[in-house]
Amino acid sequence: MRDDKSPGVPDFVLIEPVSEEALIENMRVRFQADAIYTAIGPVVVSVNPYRNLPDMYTRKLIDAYKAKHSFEMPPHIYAIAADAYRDMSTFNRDQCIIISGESGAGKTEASKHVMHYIAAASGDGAREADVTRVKDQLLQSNPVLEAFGNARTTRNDNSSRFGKYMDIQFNRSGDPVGGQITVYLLEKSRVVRQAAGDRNFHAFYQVLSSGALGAGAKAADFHYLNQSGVDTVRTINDAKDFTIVKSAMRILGFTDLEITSAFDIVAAVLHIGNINFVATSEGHSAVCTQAGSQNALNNAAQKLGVTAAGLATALTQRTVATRGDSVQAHSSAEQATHTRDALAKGLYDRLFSWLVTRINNSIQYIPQTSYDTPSVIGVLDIYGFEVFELNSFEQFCINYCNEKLQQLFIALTLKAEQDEYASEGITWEPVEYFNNSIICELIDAPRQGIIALLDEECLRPGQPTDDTFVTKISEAHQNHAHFASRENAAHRSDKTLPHGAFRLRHYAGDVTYHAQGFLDKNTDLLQRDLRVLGGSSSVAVVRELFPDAAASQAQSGAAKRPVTAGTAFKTSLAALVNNLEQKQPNYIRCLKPNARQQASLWDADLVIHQTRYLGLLENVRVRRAGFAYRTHHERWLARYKMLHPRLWIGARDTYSRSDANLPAAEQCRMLCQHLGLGSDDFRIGRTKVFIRSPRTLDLFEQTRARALPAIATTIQRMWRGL
Ligand code: AOV
Ligand code: MG
Repeated sequence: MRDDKSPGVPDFVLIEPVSEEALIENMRVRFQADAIYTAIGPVVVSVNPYRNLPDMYTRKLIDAYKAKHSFEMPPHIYAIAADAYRDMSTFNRDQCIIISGESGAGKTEASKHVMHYIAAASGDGAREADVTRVKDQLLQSNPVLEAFGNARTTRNDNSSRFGKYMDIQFNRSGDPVGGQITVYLLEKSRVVRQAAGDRNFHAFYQVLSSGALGAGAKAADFHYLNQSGVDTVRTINDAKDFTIVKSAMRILGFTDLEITSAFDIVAAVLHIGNINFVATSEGHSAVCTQAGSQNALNNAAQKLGVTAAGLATALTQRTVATRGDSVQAHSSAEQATHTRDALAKGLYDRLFSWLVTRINNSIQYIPQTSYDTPSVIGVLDIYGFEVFELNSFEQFCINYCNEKLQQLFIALTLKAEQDEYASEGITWEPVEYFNNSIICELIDAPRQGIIALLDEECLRPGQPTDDTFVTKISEAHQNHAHFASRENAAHRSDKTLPHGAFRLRHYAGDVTYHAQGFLDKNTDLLQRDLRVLGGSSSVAVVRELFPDAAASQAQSGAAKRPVTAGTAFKTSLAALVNNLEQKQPNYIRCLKPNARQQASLWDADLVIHQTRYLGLLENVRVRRAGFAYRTHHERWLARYKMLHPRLWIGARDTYSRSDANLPAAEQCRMLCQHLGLGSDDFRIGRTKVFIRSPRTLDLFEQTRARALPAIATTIQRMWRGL
């Protein structure tokens, strides 16, 4: 039994009766006693406490989880991490820890606790110095990526604006030897625009606090920082974080020059945002002659290592290739502003990718031989499902990503479990659940999916616009139960749906997406002149951001279609899901107790909503009907046969050849009954034995351990007798 003194039950599987009310009541009483974790079998459900709980993440606790089996301990993130680590080291099976939940539910914090556990509990091995360095670097990647990839939103002061998957690599002794990080789609539109109440990425305020933008420079002075009405956040100390980030970068092996260059680029982006344009004759444009714009132009150029004249030209003109020749086309002031924002977003996004590559170069373990392939534990921490006042392409991608993960959860827990019982001929009451594959297909089906139709619209000759895109998807999905727009007949009179928008009924709730900007964000091209400019910089890091500086734009006609942002995202998610499917999954399901980021506040409606869409009750039902452990008949017999005197040849007095020749399934049944299992404790399927509780498995193991000395003696005697 779990040693858990908190109120309620530590595993939802034990609630009585099995109902939504009982489940939520159990969660509430535990939450109010600071027992934020509750299990559903191997899954850990976590409720964000919004305050630091004393003694929750101590070294002592890490040691306790390391020493004991998770089913003896109170549920905890450490239990998941310990199980994953144990399973990896014992059976050499790659693991993944999938953390899900909506924005602000505690995924990123959970992922950090997983990493801390692994760092503390693993590798006290021989090459101490090396292992310590690796652990240190793995942990220090967090503050760096958070500085550049997290931002305050109205949902979360430290919201991840990118998805992250990190493999921690281990050698055969279980020491961490390296890691590899993959990131997914940074929400770069935030660089140039933030909704009311949000902030830009933390890195901008850190640079501002350092004085690198000029003495006395304030957020209010910068267009990219002054749109949202928020520049300081109570829970964040930008100046202190800046020091932490720089020291983390040093530990990760960044040179001082690289660190300076990286933050110079961040500063350059802010200066770029202050460059304004005026219309000149013939609809051309020029950088505004006012001091503000001119200073911004000079500062940006200086930080980027390019000439001010070169930067101004690249912003206001573009080279258009004609047959064998090229001409300069002039942009209007409006186009120049658009180009400016594209440059700011492109620079920042490329800087983020550069940081990830640079970190990977430091932490990645390169096997010396093919026998040396490391085992891995992958930790997935993505941006959670989110709904804002105004939802755009980024929310569409983020929420699609959450659909895919929910789909994976269903596939790996609810569906796989039930499919196996069916194929093994085990009778049980099927559990109904909502399968969200219908929504995934609405978004990513090859020809009719929203992403495919968006691509088609982006490439269509003529005058495609965001509105024609809405018309197109509305026609394609007229009658889809999860799609609605004013452009489709069934919803024409629905005043809650604005024109130029569409609404998806996601597994986690309805979201209305405003299509404005979808085409542009999907096409996502940085003009060649800007790439060439970046490639010509005198700053090495800036040049490294533009490996494609020389690549010619849109090679003649239809020769090569550039991959769109939507399709690139879809492809990377498919690869992620495929990768996760190869691994042994472990789940952390995060919930938030209220939408105000407040401690001790329980919003029952909000919790019920999350409980429903996460499918927690269905998870409990499947689990209750389910079996914790299963293995093939033969493997089961090979390990435990000798515990039954009629089945084991060493027990000569009682051994029965006729029993030992019975079908494997029958022998398995005899074994289970011999150890006193009740009829509900196990099932014998067509090919496998199913054991309901891990404690039963423990009983077998302990009995076997006790029997082994006597058995060994018998075997020796038998040999001598031969
Ligand atoms: P998220 O990763 O799930 O949201 P975070 O992990 O950033 O959410 O958690 C949000 C905030 O909740 C943190 O900054 C902490 O203040 C608090 N918090 C979360 N977990 C704990 C915990 N175990 N103990 C104490 N406080 C906690 V997003 O990244 O927005 O989807 O895109
Ligand atoms: Mg996060």
